[in-house]
Amino acid sequence: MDERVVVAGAVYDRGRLLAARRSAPPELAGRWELPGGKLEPGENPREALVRELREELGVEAEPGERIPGEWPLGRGYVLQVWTVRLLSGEPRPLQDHDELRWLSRREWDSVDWLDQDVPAVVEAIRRL
Ligand code: 9L3
Ligand code: MG
Repeated sequence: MDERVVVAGAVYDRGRLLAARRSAPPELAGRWELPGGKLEPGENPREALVRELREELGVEAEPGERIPGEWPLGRGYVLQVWTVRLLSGEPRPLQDHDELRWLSRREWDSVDWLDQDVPAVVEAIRRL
């Protein structure tokens, strides 16, 4: 099976996890996610994640470990998540998001995460 992959980053900085609020498409707008997106042809997941975080947040980032697991997104897509360390830049919502928030461990549930992201976020928070 070549399931289609959506990659997302658990971006950490000083004991906090980055959450991004989607502004599109309409049915997902207002819900929060780990930033990322679909692979482009010829990309591996880490390359795609670096590109997505550059495009969406304006940062240079380095993927670390893959968070074990894979979460179905519908229409044949699955979500895969990597821990990410920021190399340079301050994340800004450049594309597809209208707000960013850094969440501490106890704040993790203070935003309305996309349903499919919740299990990945729980794992990401455990690694904070
Ligand atoms: N998606 C879900 N959780 C995430 C990400 C990055 C994406 N953490 C879903 C939303 C879209 C699809 O995957 O339906 C493709 O994402 P994008 O390319 O629009 O970011
Ligand atoms: Mg995206």
